[in-house]
Order: sequence, then C-alpha cells, then structure tokens
Amino acid sequence: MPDNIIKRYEGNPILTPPDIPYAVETVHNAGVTKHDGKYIMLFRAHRATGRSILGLAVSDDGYHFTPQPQPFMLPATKGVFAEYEAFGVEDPRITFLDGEYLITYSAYSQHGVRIGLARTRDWQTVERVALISQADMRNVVIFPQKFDGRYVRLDRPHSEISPWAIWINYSPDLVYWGDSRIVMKPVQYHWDEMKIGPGAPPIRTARGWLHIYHGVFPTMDGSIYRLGVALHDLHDPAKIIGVCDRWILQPETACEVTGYVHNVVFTCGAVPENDGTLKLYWGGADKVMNVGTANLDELVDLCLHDGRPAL
Ligand code: BMA
Repeated sequence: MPDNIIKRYEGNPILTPPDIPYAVETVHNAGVTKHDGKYIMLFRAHRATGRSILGLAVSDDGYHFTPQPQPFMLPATKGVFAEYEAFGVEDPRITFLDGEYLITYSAYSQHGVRIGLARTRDWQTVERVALISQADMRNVVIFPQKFDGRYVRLDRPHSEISPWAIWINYSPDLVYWGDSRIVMKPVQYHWDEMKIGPGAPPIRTARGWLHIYHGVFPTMDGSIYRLGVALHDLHDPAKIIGVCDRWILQPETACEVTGYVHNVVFTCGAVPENDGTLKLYWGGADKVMNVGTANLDELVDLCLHDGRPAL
C-alpha cells in the first residue's frame, strides 16, 4: 500500500488571505474546475464578521492562482435567496455538465443550512437557479453525467438518529429532487465514525466513479477532519463497489494543523488530468488552500483491495 497516496505540492499553501485583494480572514474549501484551458478556483472566505462569501482565482497551471479583484458571489440581497443566505454562502462544488458549470453551495440563515444551486457558462456572470434542499443539508455534489436522463447528486442530510451519512438523490430538472436512498455510513470506532460527507464531485474512471469524501473523528482535543475515497458503479451510482478502509489524507503540515479551525483537511474539488493523475485541492485548517497530486488508478485500487463495507 502506498504511504504517500496524496503528494503534497511543495509550494503549499497556494492561496492565503493576504493574497486576496479584498478583506478576508480565510481562503478555503474551494471548488475547482477547468474552463478554456485555465483552472478556476471558487473559494470560500470568511469576512471578519465570521460569515462567508465566495471568491474566484484563476491559474494557468493549477498551482499558481491569481485572485480576481472582487468577490464572485456575495449572499443574495433580493428574492427568495436573500432570506436563506443571510448568514453567508459556503463550500462551493462545481460540476461541468451540458455546456454549463453547476455550482452547489451551502446557504446559511436564521432558518438553518440548505443548498443553493447557481450556474455560469463563462465565469463572468452567475445566475442562481434554485434552493435544492430543505434545512439540515450540506455537501451536495452533482455527477458530471446524467443517468437515464436524470441528474444525480450525493448529499448529506443531518439526522439525530443515525450518524451523518451520504445519500443519493435524482432529479429530472435540477430543481426537484427525489428517490433518495442512503449509500454510505460512518463506521463505529473508525477514523470517520462521527460523520461523513461528500467532498469533490465524483470523477469518472474506467472502473467506476471515484468519490473523495470527508470523515470526522471526535477526540478530547476537538474533531479531526480527514479525507477518504469510495468507488461507485459506473452505471448505477447508488451502488458502491468499494470504500477504502483507511484515510487518504489527514492534517499533518503546519497550515493543516493550525488555522481558523484546527486539524482540518476538507475538499470541495479535484481536477483529473489526461496523464491519469488527479489534482486534489483542500482547505487547510479552514484558513488556506492546498493542492496535491494522486494517481487515479492507485486510488481506485485502494477502494477495491483495501475495502470496508459502505453501509
Ligand atoms: C464543516 C463545514 C466545513 C468546515 C468543517 C471544519 O462543518 O463548516 O466548511 O471545513 O466543518 O471546520
């Protein structure tokens, strides 16, 4: 089994609060995609109020990012979105599908946390589509392909009865979602025993959809956020064909151990490259952005040969 599954880029962190041309306290949990040959990073940033906005940075190589002069998405000020985004917008994920980029994000308000869906084609303008969940829902990732004409997402509802787990939902139109089923649960006395949640939108490989998720373990010193990996069936994404038993990344470097929230690595995005590698992006301690590379085949092998039950 490889020791160093994710190879950290030696220039980490790649984006930090002083790099941003407007006032922010953190730069983390970014969705990342490619557009017109450039890498687009849509990051979450706390203001000094403790509430979050989304900012944009662009790169030619996936390592050196230039932030744009203004934030990309502030909480909405009118319409139905204003009511549900009053406490901020967080943790964006990006899926490219049918010529447009779908952005799912957590919308926080006095009514709880729910999921908003926005879209853009050019990263110049952005249009909000719908609020696609009720309260107590986070971490929605949409598959970059339809299945039998339907959109498919993984999500993470909250429940007092069962630990936070990963569910699947389907939609004919991106607005109305249903047919929900649980697909993966935390394992007791395991690194992800407290809760798990979708991380980066799933990546298509020849052997299945690779999903990098986060898992949380409670300790006397606070919770630890780590990343793990699971493989979903290519034709039926509700079927998990392997979950790697061990984590693939945990807080280790100074900027992952100490920051806004200690001991957190949290991903919202990964970019597959043509050479069979993956660029994985993660927030370090809710404060800065990091990147590392992995071999896609190696990650798939871990799910299939070093597995544990999904449910
Ligand atoms: C979760 C979310 C993430 C964050 C993580 C660790 O509940 O708020 O955005 O990275 O906690 O603080």
